[in-house]
Amino acid sequence: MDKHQRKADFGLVGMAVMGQNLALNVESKGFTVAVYNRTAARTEEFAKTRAQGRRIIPTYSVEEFIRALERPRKIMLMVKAGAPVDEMLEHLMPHLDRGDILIDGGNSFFKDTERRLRQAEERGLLYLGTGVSGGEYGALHGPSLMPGGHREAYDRVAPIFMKIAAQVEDGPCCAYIGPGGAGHYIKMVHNGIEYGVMEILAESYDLMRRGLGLTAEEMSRIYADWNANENELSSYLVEITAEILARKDEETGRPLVELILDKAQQKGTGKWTSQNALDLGIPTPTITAAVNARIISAFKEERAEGAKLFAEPVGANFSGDQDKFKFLEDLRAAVYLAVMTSYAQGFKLLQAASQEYDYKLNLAEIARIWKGGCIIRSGLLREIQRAYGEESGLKNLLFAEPFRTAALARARIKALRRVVTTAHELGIPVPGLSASLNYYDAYRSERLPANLIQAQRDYFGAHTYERIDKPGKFHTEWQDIYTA
Ligand code: NBP
Repeated sequence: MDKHQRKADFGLVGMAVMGQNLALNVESKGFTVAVYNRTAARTEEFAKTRAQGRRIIPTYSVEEFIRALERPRKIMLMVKAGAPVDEMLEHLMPHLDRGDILIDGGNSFFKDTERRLRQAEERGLLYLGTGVSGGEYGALHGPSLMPGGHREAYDRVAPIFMKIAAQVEDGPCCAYIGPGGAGHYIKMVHNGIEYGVMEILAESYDLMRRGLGLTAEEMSRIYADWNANENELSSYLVEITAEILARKDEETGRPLVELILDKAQQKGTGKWTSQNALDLGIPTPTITAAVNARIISAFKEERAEGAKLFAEPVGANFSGDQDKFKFLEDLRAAVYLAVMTSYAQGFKLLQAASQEYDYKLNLAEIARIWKGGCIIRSGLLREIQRAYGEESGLKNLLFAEPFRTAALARARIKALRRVVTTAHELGIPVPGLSASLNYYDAYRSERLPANLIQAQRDYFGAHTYERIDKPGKFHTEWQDIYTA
């Protein structure tokens, strides 16, 4: 950087897909951006290509990067989550001045963010753990931004964040989420919901493909049709599913999706959501089923062996187009309800975390900033925003309108039951759809068999139980251990 050059308003570290696109997005909103990457070749390549002619300052050492920035410095890290974030922070921190702002925009674990925030604080620095959703397209054209941590830091970066975020009818998809690791916490739950919705859509695809024998083109049209209904399943994930199914492989002319190996990978955010939900005692069975489904998909060789060992004739029988059409109508209703259940579980977890970690989360506002830019953006989020806007302490989303509307809900529940039953008859696994149905059924069972579990616990471990007819803790001598 020559000494007459204007200093940068914003710094970005990590020039992989997300960092490059965010840098271009920030620059396009009128800011000067300094960029740095551990491996210089990546920065050089970026400078020569996409950053050419833009107000983007490439730098090749931490010192040069720091010097290029206006104070207080605003530095966003878009590096691989985990140890790379700590390593980069260690390099940067000694060069920074009090009041400088560090922003981690990667998918960091929220407890790591809380630790890093304290480390930054000890050095007089400000820290923001910021969830960024929307993939590379979102990073370039407008992501959903979920910043949490030091409020003062947020106030300073908000003018930039508000401009680069996706814009929806009621403002930019960015809001201060809360203290500590709140931003990364809600990004984690966002991804947990994403896992649930993706699994449900994958199951519906499997039912249409293996159950009804539909072609990729036919399925593509069905998802496009689902996506067209603003009040139901209209969403980014349904939209891209339609597009994916329509795509042909250039070499073979076959639907590309059929040529993709059926082993799902994961980077951890779904698993963290389930693990944290267990820690907080909040049921997230649809999300956990989705994590397990990805895990089991990785056992490809064993599944191939199992397929040979346990070959079974297909059980369900569709007698004609009428039957198939009815099943597809059921499937649409079942998917809607199961998707809704994924959101319900995620939002319930957010509510519990808000208490547990004192995040003071505004659930209506979270629903609002997820309406654009992010992977789980959907028509449903408008309803979710309204539901929490009307009643912030709502016990469960399924209890709110429009989801509770009796006739509609009942019809959809029946459809979900028929779909799950048919899937079981066909021998097609639908862990996400059945977990959603079980969640709903558990929620509407005033009496569950936990009384028997309590009796068993008391029998073998003298753990005591409560009674329904009188207060207190009770223990029964179920067996005579001395004479046995
Ligand atoms: P990656 O997650 O693939 O990370 C690559 C970047 O991390 C490169 O700049 C690389 O530098 C840097 N890096 C690594 Br690897 N180890 C490092 C170290 N020890 N010190 C410094 N830098 C190191 O990039 P991405 O896909 O752009 O994602 C960036 C972050 O954003 C991740 O946390 C990711 O989970 C999150 N995110 C990604 C998406 C998405 O759609 N991809 C969406 C939302 C959030 P190098 O060039 O020197 O190797």
